Amino acid sequence: MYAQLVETGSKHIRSLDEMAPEERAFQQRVDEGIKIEAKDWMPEGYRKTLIRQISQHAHSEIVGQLPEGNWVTRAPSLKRKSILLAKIQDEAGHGLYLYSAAETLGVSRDELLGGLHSGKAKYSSIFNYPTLSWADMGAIGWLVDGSAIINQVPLCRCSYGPYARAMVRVCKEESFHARQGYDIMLALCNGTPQQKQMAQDALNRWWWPSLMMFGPSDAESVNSAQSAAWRIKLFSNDELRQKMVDQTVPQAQFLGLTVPDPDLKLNEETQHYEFGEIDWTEFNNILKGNGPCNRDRLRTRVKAYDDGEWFRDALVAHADKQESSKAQTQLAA
Ligand code: FAQ
Repeated sequence: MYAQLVETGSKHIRSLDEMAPEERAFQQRVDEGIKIEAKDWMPEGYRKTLIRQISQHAHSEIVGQLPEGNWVTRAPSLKRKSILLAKIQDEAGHGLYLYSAAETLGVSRDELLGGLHSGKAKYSSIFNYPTLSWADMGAIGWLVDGSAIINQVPLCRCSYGPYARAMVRVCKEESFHARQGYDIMLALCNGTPQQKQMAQDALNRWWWPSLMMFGPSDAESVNSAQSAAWRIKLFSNDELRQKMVDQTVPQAQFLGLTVPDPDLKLNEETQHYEFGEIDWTEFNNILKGNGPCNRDRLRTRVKAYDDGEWFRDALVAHADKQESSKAQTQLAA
């Protein structure tokens, strides 16, 4: 699979013979499954690719808090509210592990956040859709966290040690998130006809955007070939998307819901579901910043950052004071 992914990429991936000795030694370590650590030599492209992917991932985690944050005050019971709050806090934690992993590559948190706030850095397309009903909390947990797990479990085995290790805990927490989402859907589907209709409506709106989360098709994916060669990507976008469909369709059937795709059918021979064409125009439009909530999400993040300035300043002032009193004690001793 991995070799196939490297070959299908449009970019030319250099063979070991074409590499300088340092790079060849690096690639051989990667090929042998040895983890690369922060202080190891690495090609500049590897460092840049990781900073790009890990920071996009971190931004997705913290922007991803916003659609769900919208429902904290309106959760239908104290129990649902506590679960939702815990989940949203977990996402903040994921952002922190990931920003820390990115920082090991020599980039500062301020630079990374600057990229997000200026609109230059990407975050996952999925978080630019509105959350219109409580059932959306179910659909996000089930479909969005479910997709995140499928994409992220292989990342626990990726070549960069700090990223791989951060993903282990993230994946454990994502499993709880997906489970709580499915539980919301189950409760709605076992409820009144109106509640079941809410669940169906949420599935209708979140299904296709969830498939888009995995990124462009393999033929269009510009980064896949090199990322596969560096073992940052262990599976292609299309392979992971197929895994999501195969896993999720039986779950929808168990709920008694209909997946909004008239072309969906099980291929008896391969035992994989065939599915309809994804609307890539919608996906590309979101990536350009023109989705239903892009502007609102950025505005909210920038405001949260600006509102927190006094607190960050106080922390720095406190740290400076502690440093200087420590220095004075050392001088006196
Ligand atoms: N949205 O060549 P590829 C979560 C961009 S976390 C926006 O295939 P690559 C948890 C891509 O960046 C969800 N942009 O790129 C949660 C590239 O642009 P660039 C986030 C996208 O990197 C749940 C261009 O398209 N997960 O959900 C998207 O090899 C609930 C070409 O694409 C991760 O970040 C997209 N969906 O593969 C939190 C996982 N797809 O940068 C709160 C780690 C592609 O060259 C609540 N990331 N693009 O300008 C990855 O596995 C990869 O980065 C991919 C993209 C698979 C996302």
